[in-house]
Amino acid sequence: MPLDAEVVRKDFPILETQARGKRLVYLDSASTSQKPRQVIERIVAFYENENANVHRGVYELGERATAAYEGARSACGRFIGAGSHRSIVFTRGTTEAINLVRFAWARSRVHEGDEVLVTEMEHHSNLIPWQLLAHETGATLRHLPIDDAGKLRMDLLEEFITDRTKLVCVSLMSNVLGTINPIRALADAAHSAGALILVDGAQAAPHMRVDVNELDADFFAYSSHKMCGPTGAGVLYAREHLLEEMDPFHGGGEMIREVWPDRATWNEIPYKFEAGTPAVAQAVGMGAAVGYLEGIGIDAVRAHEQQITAYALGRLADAGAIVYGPSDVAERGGTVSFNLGAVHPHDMATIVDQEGVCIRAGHHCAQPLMRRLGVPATARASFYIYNTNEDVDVLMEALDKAKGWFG
Ligand code: 7TS
Repeated sequence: MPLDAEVVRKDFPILETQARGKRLVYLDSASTSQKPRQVIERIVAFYENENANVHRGVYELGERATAAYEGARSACGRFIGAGSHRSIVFTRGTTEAINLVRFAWARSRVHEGDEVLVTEMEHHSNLIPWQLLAHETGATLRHLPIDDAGKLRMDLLEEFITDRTKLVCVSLMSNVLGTINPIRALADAAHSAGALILVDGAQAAPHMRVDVNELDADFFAYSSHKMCGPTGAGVLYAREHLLEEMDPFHGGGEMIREVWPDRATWNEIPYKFEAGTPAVAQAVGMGAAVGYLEGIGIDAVRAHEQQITAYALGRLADAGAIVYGPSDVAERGGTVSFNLGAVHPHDMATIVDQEGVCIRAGHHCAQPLMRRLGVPATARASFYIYNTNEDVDVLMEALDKAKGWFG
């Protein structure tokens, strides 16, 4: 069933509000998505009917809270094709999931002389943890370049993935260029070299079908708040045997089995990585977001975004904008970064805000990529299930004003 954005919009109370006295046109879902009533109501219902700590109470209410929390874990695993709830660790989001891999897997396994490969298009979340790792271990951090179309230089793979490579860290979809990366080919190359692959799915999971087995990912991270769920929740998927072998991340309650004054043994996976009281309501909300997106159909989500992205790319080209990233919507998602004449992106965002339009301007937490593109910043419009071609029209009219102001 194709997605009807006008129907979907009615699920999102915030879209009925105004900005600057105008219809709110929200084009910043790559930063964070809006939340449908179904998710908001699920969180309220949890607090009203099921709230208790999880994995502790013998009382019925505690069992209900635990069932809600573990039900959300199953939904989040199913959403990315994971076979078992044991490979799904709840985190605060993608950033924490990646740092978990840094501390619990990489720190004791990556040494001086080893290499970690990232790409030129990574978000700082999938770059800084590996810089820190390299600094503390003496390992070398390498960067797979992109070409002028904003795609990875797969022709250089043999040079960049060698027997020194221990880990390849790459996003499935770029938050700046929109590029969808060929993860399976990267995973095959990594595995042939004896390395593992970590996939940053923050921008992909909300917008396209993901199957961690098809990708052959060893680690896969994604965030709730970019896919209609609340902030403060996210997932690290990892192969079960890796989680079994890994060191703990945070120490504290719940992640232990037996504790003596001077030592302890660890709980079974995934609980070994969930120290302390988890963000239960947030996880439940994330599970509801999965259910909401499954109800729409993730393929319908992708098709809708391809349509609107194609429309936006056409309108931006007509307006003389420079658009970064692939021009073919088969190769990209609905995140469109651009520059327009001599107008600074921040001025652009400020002027379109006067028309009720939310876009992001800046370096998008990808400063090395900005340098590669030769610009200090870009403007970025990003689309989701509730956006329409009319939203693009409002943006284009507002951009026209910006261009008028700045000649
Ligand atoms: N990886 C990618 C590719 C991202 O786009 C983001 C957030 C993250 C990781 C971090 O996710 P978090 O949920 O832990 O914060 N990206 C953006 C953005 O593009 N604008 O605001 C946040």
